[in-house]
Amino acid sequence: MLSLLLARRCLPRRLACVPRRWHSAEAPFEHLNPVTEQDVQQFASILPPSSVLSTLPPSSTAASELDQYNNDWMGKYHGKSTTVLKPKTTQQVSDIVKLCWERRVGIVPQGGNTGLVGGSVPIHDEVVVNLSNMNKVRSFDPVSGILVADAGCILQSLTDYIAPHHHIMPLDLGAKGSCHIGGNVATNAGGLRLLRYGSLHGSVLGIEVVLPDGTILDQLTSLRKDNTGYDLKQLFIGAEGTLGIITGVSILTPPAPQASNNVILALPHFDNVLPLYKEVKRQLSEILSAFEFIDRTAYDLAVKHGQGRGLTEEEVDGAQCFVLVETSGGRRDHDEEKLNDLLESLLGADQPLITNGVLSQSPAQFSSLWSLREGVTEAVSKEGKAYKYDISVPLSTFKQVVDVTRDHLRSKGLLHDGAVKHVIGYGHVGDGNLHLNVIAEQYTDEIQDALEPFIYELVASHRGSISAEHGIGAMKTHALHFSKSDVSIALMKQIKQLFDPRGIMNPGKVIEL
Ligand code: FAD
Ligand code: 2HG
Ligand code: ZN
Repeated sequence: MLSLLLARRCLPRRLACVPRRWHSAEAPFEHLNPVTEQDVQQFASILPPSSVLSTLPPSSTAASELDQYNNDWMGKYHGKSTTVLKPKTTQQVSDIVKLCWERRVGIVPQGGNTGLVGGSVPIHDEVVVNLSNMNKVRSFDPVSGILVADAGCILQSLTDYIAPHHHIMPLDLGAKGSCHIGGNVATNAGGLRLLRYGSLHGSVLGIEVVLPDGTILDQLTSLRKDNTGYDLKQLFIGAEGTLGIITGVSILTPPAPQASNNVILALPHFDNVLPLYKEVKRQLSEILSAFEFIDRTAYDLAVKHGQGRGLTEEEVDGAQCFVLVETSGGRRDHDEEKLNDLLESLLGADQPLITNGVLSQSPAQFSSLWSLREGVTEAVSKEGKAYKYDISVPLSTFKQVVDVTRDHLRSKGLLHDGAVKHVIGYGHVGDGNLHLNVIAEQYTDEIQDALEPFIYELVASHRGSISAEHGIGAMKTHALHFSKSDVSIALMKQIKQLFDPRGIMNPGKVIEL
């Protein structure tokens, strides 16, 4: 129900004026060449005219038509590409890439352009290879649940495709109506089902990739077990398009649960989240499928911006934060009974961990409760400009990290109308992943300088990760060392050098060469 509603709601793009720092530096990459008219002519000999969008002759695309490819979803990162290519086949991708390889032209692989770290748009004038025309399901085996699809298939459309066979995609995220399965694999997207189905490193069985010199690496196997040496596909999962362009994905889809329920729990203190998680796991055990956290401000913003129907004044009275619990199991009666027992025992305890709990009673309410959590990103973007820190830190420090950041901004005199409006925390408690969002009126150098490296140092002090699920992109390239050792970074550079010695594939992203 929830998925169907969101499927039709394509995410709007947010374009805005931004200050100096977020404009691309003037100097182009020294090791790369700009796209020329001759290049565009060559691209036009490989692709049909409708697949070549360029402001250079012989094409005549208006620059404004390229805006949606040059600007990211948040309106924070801006490229200056003159040329966007939209191939339909793997062979076409290979032919384009070969040309770029020979000419040393930079390429940015692009899926739904919903990434939150500036990885999906050019830094200068690299060619954008957008996969949206590669959108066919290649096969689905309803017995094994193995789906093989073009990389440009939208996540929601795959969900819809397999639904009649009673299967679901192993991942789900707020951007499902726009993001591509290829983009999901390239970012190793986490999302709302990771607690139950694990990461894409487990569920992706095979991929087809066009390497930076145009070679097609066909690893599109549909085998559950395959121990034949190095598992090369793992290198491309989470590589953010720096090692090649993913053109096909083979993925294991789980059977759809017979019944799903959810409940939103209001907590008087953040300190109750950990004991609550322990208790919820103990009582719900195998049917627990999500345990998601939103602090009070994130909840208020979701309600303010129409993401799901809020609870009543009475239900949220005294709540400092909320937890959304989802169950997915085999028998509705059994699951409902367990959830009701949980609620009763929580509310009836001598020292209750929650002040209230609201159980969904219909598919519409189920969706509405999910929207309160899933819709926070959308709400934040309506509220202002977001600095997003997607971190892994010990669960016990979630609140502290948010509070320390807010205090730090206050001490710098930046927490006031006209500068930073809110500092919020929400995320995937079950995965130890906190989304720390600082919402400001505008992106400014002053706020940026106050936040970095402050937050990265804070994360490192907890031995955390500076990117739990969104990736490094252009945003955190310079900060990789806060989470990776020198030895790891040196090996990553060697891998990049091995696959892409000319440095054409998504230059300036993930690692600095
Ligand atoms: P893009 O944004 O187009 O690209 C992302 C990166 O992958 C870029 O570096 C790009 O070069 C590369 N890439 C894209 N396609 C390919 C390809 N075919 N081959 C090689 N490289 C490629 N992320 C999460 O992890 N969890 C969430 O819960 C989540 N929720 C979100 C909610 C909202 C409302 C929004 C706007 C974003 C959310 N995201 C989330 C971030 C984003 O949706 C994911 O990172 C998603 O996987 C990106 O997919 P995409 O197709 O939009 O890729
Ligand atoms: C989520 O979990 C996404 O909702 C997006 O990963 C988080 O917008 C964000 O910071
Ligand atoms: Zn997330």
